[in-house]
Amino acid sequence: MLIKKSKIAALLTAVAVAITGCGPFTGFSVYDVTSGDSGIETMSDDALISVGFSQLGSESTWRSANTESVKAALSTNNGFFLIYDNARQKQEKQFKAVRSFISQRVDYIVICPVIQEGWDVVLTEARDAGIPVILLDRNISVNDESMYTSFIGEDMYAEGASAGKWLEEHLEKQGKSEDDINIVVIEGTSGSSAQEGRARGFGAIAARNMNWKMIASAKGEFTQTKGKETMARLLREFDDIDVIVCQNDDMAFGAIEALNEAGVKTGGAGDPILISFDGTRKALELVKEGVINVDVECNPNSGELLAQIINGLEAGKEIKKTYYMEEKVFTKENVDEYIEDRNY
Ligand code: GYE
Repeated sequence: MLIKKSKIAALLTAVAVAITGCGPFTGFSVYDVTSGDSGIETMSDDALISVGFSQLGSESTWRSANTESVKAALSTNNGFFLIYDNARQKQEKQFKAVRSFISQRVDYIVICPVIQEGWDVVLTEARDAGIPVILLDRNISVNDESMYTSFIGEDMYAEGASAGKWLEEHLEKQGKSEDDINIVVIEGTSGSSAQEGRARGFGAIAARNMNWKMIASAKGEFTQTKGKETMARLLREFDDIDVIVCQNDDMAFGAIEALNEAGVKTGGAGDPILISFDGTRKALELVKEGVINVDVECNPNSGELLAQIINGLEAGKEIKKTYYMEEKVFTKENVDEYIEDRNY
């Protein structure tokens, strides 16, 4: 599976044509390789593995870290030629990118799928073209699992359940296991495996605690702006919120802004409990300060594992269907150990 300069040149031209109609590369990072000034001219004639990467967007701190991790791991120095596309939350844009990767006969296609449903047709096209597809971060829902080679990501259900179990223990320690507990959830992108998995995981724990009342679940789209807007609305609607679950840190940052503006503190005794996901550095600092009670890690540093898996496939090694990233749960008790090493 060698890719030479001439193939890269053909690939670049054709990708530009496929994506923009006739080029130039407007709105599409065709050769987002890190070394060299203009990519192709400075590239050596070495064998490179070409990878088309459809990233779903740039909505969060987590997402930026994930993109950086992939770019660093799939660098030319590491033997890769990476074609990066940012779909800006649009599945249609992901389809378009995947189709262009197919028409350029890349060696591998990597997708962070924005939502779970709707992938069958485009993945059948990739399979028919004989191009292995690796799913990264979020999962999809397809009838036939042979549509993709491997999934490398996070166990969203386990993350949601970890948050629920932490709440269960916390309420128990406070002698509140029997009290009515009003819970609001600020949800990530509707229909994404991250939103759905975290909701199901947390919901499973909620279901065994008859005193937990899920009083609202509202859209926050994984962004700080939307998180703030949604929290402000929930504060207008309810004056008896005991627990706020934000399905990622950026929404939690927005929610904290809205809470501050309304003069509501979180995290302390008698305050609403704030639960978040991702484990960004800023969130860990807020855990340390006692503003966020618990932050369930979601590990974005999957680039290296992705590179290993592609290299494994190249070497004909057997690859597992699913790889989960290792993830922790951060509270005031353990957060000091981890803050310094955070790279996102
Ligand atoms: O939690 C959020 C992001 O899919 C796990 O997407 C990811 C989520 C992450 O934008 O911050």
